[in-house]
Amino acid sequence: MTERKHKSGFVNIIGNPNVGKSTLMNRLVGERISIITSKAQTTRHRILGIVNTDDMQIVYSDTPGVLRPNYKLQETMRESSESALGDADILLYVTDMVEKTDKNDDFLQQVRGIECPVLLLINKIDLTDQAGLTQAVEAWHTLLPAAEIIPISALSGFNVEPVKRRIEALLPDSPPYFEKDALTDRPARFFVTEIIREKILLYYQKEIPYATEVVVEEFIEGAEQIHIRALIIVERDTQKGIIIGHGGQALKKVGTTARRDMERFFEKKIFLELYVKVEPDWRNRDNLLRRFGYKL
Ligand code: GDP
Ligand code: K
Ligand code: MG
Repeated sequence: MTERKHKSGFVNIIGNPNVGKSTLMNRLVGERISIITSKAQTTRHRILGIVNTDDMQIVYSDTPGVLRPNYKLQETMRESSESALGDADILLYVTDMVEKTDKNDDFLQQVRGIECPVLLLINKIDLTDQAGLTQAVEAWHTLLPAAEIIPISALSGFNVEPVKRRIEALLPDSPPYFEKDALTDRPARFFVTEIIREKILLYYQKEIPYATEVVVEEFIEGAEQIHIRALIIVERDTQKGIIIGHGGQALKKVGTTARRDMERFFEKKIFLELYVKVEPDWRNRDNLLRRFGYKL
């Protein structure tokens, strides 16, 4: 009997905000692990999505986009993007047809210094034509000469299969890092807060989504249904009023749509209670950031 080799490794997805990192992660994992909206800073934490086969375990990680920190929350977001450079076996550097190619920032400089293989994925090629794509490939080849370039559309799935096959070929021999039935390193409660945050990003304007955090106070799982009590934290009374909306309509919409997504995610009936609470300046308070799960 021949012993089969096992391959395993960390595949880290990095890049600027809104290029489609979370959309790609969900495609690669085949599950809706990361929330996606058209707003920058949708992803606040590093999230793992794990794909298992008999002889392979691929540990993808989605990161917040790289950004220049304005407040403490953004500092921790930037650090989680930078830490993703350090522990990768394979790096997926995602860009898109919207991003400028005439820049040369610190982050790009850091990516150039990386030892592991880098796949440079030019996303959203559905938004361009052949000439535009050729130009982008040339520009990116100059910026990151060592990277292998693959044009994709994460939204439609175009060329995602070849990316998977490239990853599988590059994956090092290693025993698995996680249990072979694991899908993610995050607990169920995390997905509750993420689903609610996605609705807030979708339904509210301007600074509201960025001034908001969600905390799960109760998560009681029964045989048929899960009872969830969650708090939406904002910084000011005026924001609380906006979240609740006229006659409670806005909050109701968040609750209804979030509950529907949770029922799909957990495959159980969900009973969801939502409350709104003011915590002045939470984005700069260490104790609150820690309580909300950020590593300081
Ligand atoms: P992230 O901030 O890098 O994680 O980006 P998201 O995955 O949240 O996506 C940002 C926006 O780009 C969302 O509105 C996506 O629907 C959109 N998007 C992602 N991939 C594609 C694509 O291949 N084509 C187009 N046209 N839009 C995309
Ligand atoms: K986004
Ligand atoms: Mg994201």
